[in-house]
This record gives sequence, C-alpha cells and structure tokens, in this order.
Amino acid sequence: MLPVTDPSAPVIPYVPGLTPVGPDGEGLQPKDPSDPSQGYLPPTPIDPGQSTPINYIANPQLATVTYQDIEDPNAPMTIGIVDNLAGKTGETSAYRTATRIAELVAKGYVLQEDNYPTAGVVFDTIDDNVQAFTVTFTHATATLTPETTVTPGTSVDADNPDGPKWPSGVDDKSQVIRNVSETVTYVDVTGQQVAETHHDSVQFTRTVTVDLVNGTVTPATDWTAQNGDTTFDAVNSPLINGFFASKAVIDAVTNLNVDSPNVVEEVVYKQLGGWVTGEPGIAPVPYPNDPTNAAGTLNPTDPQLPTIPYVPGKTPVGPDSVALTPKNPSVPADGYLPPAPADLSKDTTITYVDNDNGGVTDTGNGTPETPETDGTGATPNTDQPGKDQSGTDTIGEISPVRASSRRSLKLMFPEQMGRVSRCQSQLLKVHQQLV
Ligand SMILES: [Ca+2]
Ligand SMILES: [Ca+2]
Repeated sequence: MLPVTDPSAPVIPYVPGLTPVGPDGEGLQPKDPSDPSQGYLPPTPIDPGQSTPINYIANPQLATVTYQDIEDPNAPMTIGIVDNLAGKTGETSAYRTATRIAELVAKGYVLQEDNYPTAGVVFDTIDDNVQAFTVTFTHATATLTPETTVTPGTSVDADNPDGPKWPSGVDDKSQVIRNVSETVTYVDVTGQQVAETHHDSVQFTRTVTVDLVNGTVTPATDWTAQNGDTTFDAVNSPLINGFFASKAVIDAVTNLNVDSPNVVEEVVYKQLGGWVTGEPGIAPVPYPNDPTNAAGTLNPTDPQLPTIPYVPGKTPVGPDSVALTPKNPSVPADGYLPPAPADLSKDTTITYVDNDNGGVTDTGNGTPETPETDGTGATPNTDQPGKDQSGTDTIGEISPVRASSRRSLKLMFPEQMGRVSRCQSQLLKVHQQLV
C-alpha cells in the first residue's frame, strides 16, 4: 500500500461545505492546505483488512440581516443592530424578519423590500461566504392642520394600534398656528395703568407634514392670515380728563406676516398744566382736553377755549411779555384768549399788569380812555391811517386795555411795544370787519 503522502495515492473527495472526518473524529488534512478542493489525505488504516469509514460533517455558515432606512436613497442608514445568523451548511435558519419589521412599522417605518427568504435562509455550502440580506424602509408621514389636536405616543390611526404613533413635538401648536400680537398699555408717569390695555392679534395658520419616525415637520402649505387680515388698525389713545397722552394714536401696522415682531407700545399720560396768575381770587385755568386728540389741548382758535379772566384796571400779559388778546374786543368782561402753552405739562404764568400807573381811570365798561401821551399812538386809529373814523366807538371799547397796557408795557418792555401795536391793529381790523 502506498503511503498517504504519495502524490499518486487516492484522495478523499472534497465536498463543498462539508469536512471529512476520520474514525478518530478528527478532520482530515487537505492535500493542499491552500486548496481544499484537491481533496483530503485519507487516514492511515488501522487494519488494512478492514475498510475505514469517512464521515462528512457540515461546516459552520453565517448569514446577516440588515434593516436599512432608505428614506434618503442617497444616504441609506442601518437601523439598529445587524442580526447575525449562525448555522451549518444546508441548514434552514429559524430566523424570520416579521418581528423586527413589526417593531419598525410601529415606529413609523414603511416596509419597502425584504429579500430574506420567507421560509428562512438555507445556509450555503460556501464557507467564506456570509449570506447577507437587507430589509429596507422609508418613513410614514401624517398631516397636521390647525384643527388637529394630537398627543405624542398615541396611534396615528386609532383603528391600527400596532401602527405608528404620533412623535414627540406634534402637540406644539406653533407648528401650525402663530399669532402676531399688539399690546398698547396706558400708564401715568409712575407706571400705574390709567386705561384698559389694548390688545389685537393677527393669526397665521398652515398645514404641515410630520415624519412619523423622527417628528420632522415640513410645511405643506404657506402661512396664511385668518380672514386675510394682516393689519393692526390705528388705535386712538383714550381721552383722560386733565391729562394728555404721549401719543395720540398708535399708527396702523399693515402687511403683517408670520415673522413680524409683536407690537408693544406704552402711552404715558401726564397731567395737563394750566394758566396761572398771581391775582388773588383767580383760580388756575387748566389746559382743556381736546376731545379729538388725547395728546393735545384745544386749538387756540377753538371757541370752547376758556378765557383768562378780565380784571378791571389790569392787562394780562403772557410769558412772552405780550398782552393777551381780548376774546371779544367790545366786551372786556369776556376775558382774554389764553396763550398757547409751550409745554402741556407745565403751567403758563399770566401776569396782570396795572393799567393805572399813569393815573388813568379804567371803569371797565368800555368808556374811552384818555388818549395816550407818549407820542407812539396819539389815537388808537393811528395804527390804521387809511381807515375812516367810523370805528371810533370800537376803538374806544378796546382802548381801556389797549392804551393803558401800551403805557405800562412801554415801561416794562419797551422793546415789545412794536409787536403790541401790530397785534392791536390786527384786532382793530377784525373788529371793523365784524361791525
Ligand atoms: Ca456560507
Ligand atoms: Ca386686524
């Protein structure tokens, strides 16, 4: 008998995926360790008269099952672990994909393809080949509308409790509803609220698509304003008696969009000052509210404007040293038009100047006064050289104020006398037109 190492000795055949084993239970040695297909060296017979049984046993084989997210087909991602299946040549694996598929579907995945054999993989006979299978998925989506109210973790389809659940974040209504608000507060200088706060808002809504795997939200529609209203109307500041507002109106804001900032305004009310005099018995006259403008006071031409009281024998002078204008030149008791306040929050001081420092008697009833003797206006109509004398009575009526004030002011404010004269001539014109 030939030694087993003799190249011409017979070999035990190679069978893919199987290993021949001798009577001692040991695997036979390949004839060429680098190429088992050339067969195995037969074991040396214990008794050449007896046959030697050779058994073939199945080799270990491996398979893998990979679960893959192909939502982005350009960037497939493995979901969880790769399942490794171990078996032996020719065996059928008991592994099935159904369990993991169900788990993933419950997490929002949608099965695309499963190439693992339905009846289980039969391990192949190729020892160095790992049989690889892939199960692919995309993502389920659901639509959220402004009206949708959902709870994370609950089934998207109530009739399918094994189906996907709403992901976290879907209860965030700002995905589908956003408001742009306007708030206007009305306070005094100490910050105390003095009128009801004004509120307005514009609501924007949209519909979104929710990825049920990761909760990612994608707009399905543009934001649209409810009722197409994208405007905050102008807001008039409320009128508060005795006070004036820092702003009469909060301007309208138009073309609001979902990204517009909220409007927050504060209107501060300060107390209105008044006209004050040093005269005993004459109470301060507060600046009157303007019913049409919370930030102002009545216009100097408004007929409702209060008057500065008439004091016989005296002429009221404003802070600019100019004598006040009689409201009604023919009726001194009607008082004087108050000067426009320079600052609504501050008092305006009216000074009463004695007319009588020249010994002139002022009866206060319109009696013409002794003509002036200072040469700047010998008669009142000197300022109106083109006029006839028909206005003599009129001139006489205003002259108690005019002539005496001219004198006293001449003493106090000589540089202002030109303005006083011009003012009086204007009054005279007006009065002559009236009569
Ligand atoms: Ca294999
Ligand atoms: Ca509006």
